[in-house]
Amino acid sequence: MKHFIINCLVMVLSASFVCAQKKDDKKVNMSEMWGEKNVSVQSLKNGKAKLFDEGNFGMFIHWGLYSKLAGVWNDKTYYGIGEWIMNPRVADIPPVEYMKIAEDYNPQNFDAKKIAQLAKNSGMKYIIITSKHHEGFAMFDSEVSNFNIVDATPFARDPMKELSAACHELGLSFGFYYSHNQDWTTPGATGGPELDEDGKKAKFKDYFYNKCKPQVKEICTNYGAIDFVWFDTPGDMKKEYVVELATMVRELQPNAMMCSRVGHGMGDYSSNGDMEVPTQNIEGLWETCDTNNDSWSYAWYDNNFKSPKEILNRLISTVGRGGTYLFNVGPGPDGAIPEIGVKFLKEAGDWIEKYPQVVYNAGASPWKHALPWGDVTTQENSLFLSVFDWPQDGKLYLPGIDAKITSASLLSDNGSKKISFTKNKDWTIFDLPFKSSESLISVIEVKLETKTEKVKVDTTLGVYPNIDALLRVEFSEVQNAVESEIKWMEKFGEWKHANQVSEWNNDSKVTWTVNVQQPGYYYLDLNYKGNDRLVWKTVTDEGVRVQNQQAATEKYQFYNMGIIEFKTAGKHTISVSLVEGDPQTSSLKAVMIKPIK
Ligand code: JFZ
Repeated sequence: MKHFIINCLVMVLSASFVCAQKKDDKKVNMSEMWGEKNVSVQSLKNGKAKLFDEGNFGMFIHWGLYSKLAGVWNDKTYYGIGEWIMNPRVADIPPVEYMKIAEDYNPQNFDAKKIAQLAKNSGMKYIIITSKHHEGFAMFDSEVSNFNIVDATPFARDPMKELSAACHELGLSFGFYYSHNQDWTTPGATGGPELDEDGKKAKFKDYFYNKCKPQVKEICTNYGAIDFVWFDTPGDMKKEYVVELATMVRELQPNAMMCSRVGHGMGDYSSNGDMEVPTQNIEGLWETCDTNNDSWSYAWYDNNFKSPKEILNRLISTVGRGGTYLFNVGPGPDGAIPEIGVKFLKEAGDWIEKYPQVVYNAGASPWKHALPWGDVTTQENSLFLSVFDWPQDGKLYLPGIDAKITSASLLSDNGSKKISFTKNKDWTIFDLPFKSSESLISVIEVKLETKTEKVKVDTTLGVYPNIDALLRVEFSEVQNAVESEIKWMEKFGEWKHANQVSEWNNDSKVTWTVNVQQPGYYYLDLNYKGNDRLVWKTVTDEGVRVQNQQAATEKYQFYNMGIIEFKTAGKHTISVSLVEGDPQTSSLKAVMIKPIK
C-alpha cells in the first residue's frame, strides 16, 4: 500500500499515466504507515484520533487563486483538476504571471459561518482547508511570504481566522492542508523556479527553511488548537525534512492528526487519495478523500455533482470498509460554495440526522465488502443494513450469517416497524414492504444476541435470486496469470483504478467461490478489455460451461457471454479463462451474474 501510494505521488509529478502494482504489495502491514511505531492504534483511537475514528465524516475544501481562474487561462478552458492549472502539464502559466492573479482577487462572498454551518448541517465533524496548495499562495496571513491573501489581494482578510473561529463556535474540529513539497512559485521547492531572484540556483533547503517550515509554524500557532495538518504529495522529499516538519507539528499541536501524505511513514493515519471507496475492508486508521464533483477546486464547467444518495452511499460504504470519509467542496471565484453542492450536501445531512447510528461511531461490515443491494455498518449488537437498491419483490437476502437474530426493523424517523424474516440454510431473508418509505436509503436494523464484532460471518460472495451479483477479481483466486491494480487519469488528475488480471496463458484461470441462494439459470457477463475479439470460457464445479466470442476495446466493458446454470443451491466455484485472443492485451476485471426475469 505504502509503495503504491508513493508510486502514485511520484506519478503525479512525473508524466507517466499508469502504474501497476502486484497484489502482494497491497498486503503491507498498515501499521508501517502510521509512523508512530510505539503508539498503538487503540491508544490513538482513545486519544487524539477519537474524533477521526468516531466522526467518520469531514469536509475538505480546496480554495486558492486557482478558484478565481475556474479552469480558464487566456480564454481557454483546461479540463481536469482546477488547482493544477498553472502546472506545465496544464496551462503552463509562468509563476510571475500567475502571482499577478492575486492583485484583483476579491472573493467577497466568502462567509466562514455559512460554510461551517453547512458542514455541521451536512453531518460533518470537521473541516480541513487548503492553507497553501501547490501554487504556493498562502490563504492565511503570513509574515513569511507576501504572496498571501492578506498582503497580496484587495480582499485583505484572513479567511482562515474566520473559518477556524466559525468551526470552533459550532463545535466542529478544524485543520489545515499544506503542500510541503510542491510549491510552484517559490524557487527551490519541488516544481518551483530553479533560479532565485539573484539568478542563483535555488535549493530545496532554502525553500524549506525560508518558507515551508516557518509557514507551517504559523498555521500551527496562529489559529488556536487545530485537529489536522494534512500535508500532501511528499514525492521524493528527503526524510530529514519530513521528520523535522512532523516533529515541529507534534510539538506545537500535539493533538493534530497528520495523514500519511506527510511522507516517510510519519503520519498518524493512512490517506487514500483515489476518489474511490475501497472494495475490501482495511484495518487501522484511514480515510478516503473524495470530491463532490470531478475537480477538487472550482471549475466553471464542472457541475457533475454527486447526488445526495451517492454521497451517502460512498460515506456508508467507506464506514462499512472501516474508514473515514473526507468529502471535498470547492468555493467558486467569489468564495462561495456552488449552490448545487450545498443543496445536495444538506439533503445528505438531513438523512444522517435521521439515522446517525449508521455513521457515527459505527464499525465496519463483518462481510468485509459491499453487498449487491447496499452495505452494512455496525454498532454494539446491531447490524445496520443500508439498502441502496430497494428489492422489487419484497425480499432482502443476507448471506452467511450464523447468529441468533433477536429482531429486525425498518427504521424511520416516525417510529421503526418490525419486519419478519425467515432462514434458508445460511441465508436470512427479510420480508420488506414493496415500496420503500424512504426516498434516499432505507435502513434495517438487525439486532443480534451477541455483539456484532463477535459474530461469525461467511464472507463468500453470494449469487442472489433478485439482484445482480458483481464478482471482482480481487475476490478471486488467480492461477498462472497476474493480478494487479492499475490506475489511470480520465481527465487530468481524475484518478480511476481497477484490479485486473492480465498476462494470460493456456493454463491461466481465475476462480471465484460463490454461495448460490437459488439454483437455476442466470445471465453471465464478463467485464474485460483487450483487442479485436476474444473468446472466454467459464466453467462451474458442476461442469456447466459457457464459452463465447465477443468484441473487445481498450476500455473495460461488460459483454454478455450467455446463460450459466447452477443446478443446486450452496457453494460453487466458477472459473474463467481466455481461450482465444491476444493474451498480452486482454485483461479481466469482473464477472456479473444476473437473475433472469
Ligand atoms: C493531490 C493533489 O495534487 C491534488 O491537487 C489534490 O489536492 C489531492 C487531494 O491531492 O493529488 C493526489 C495525491 C495522491 C493521490 C492522488 C491524487 N494518490 O495517492 O492516489
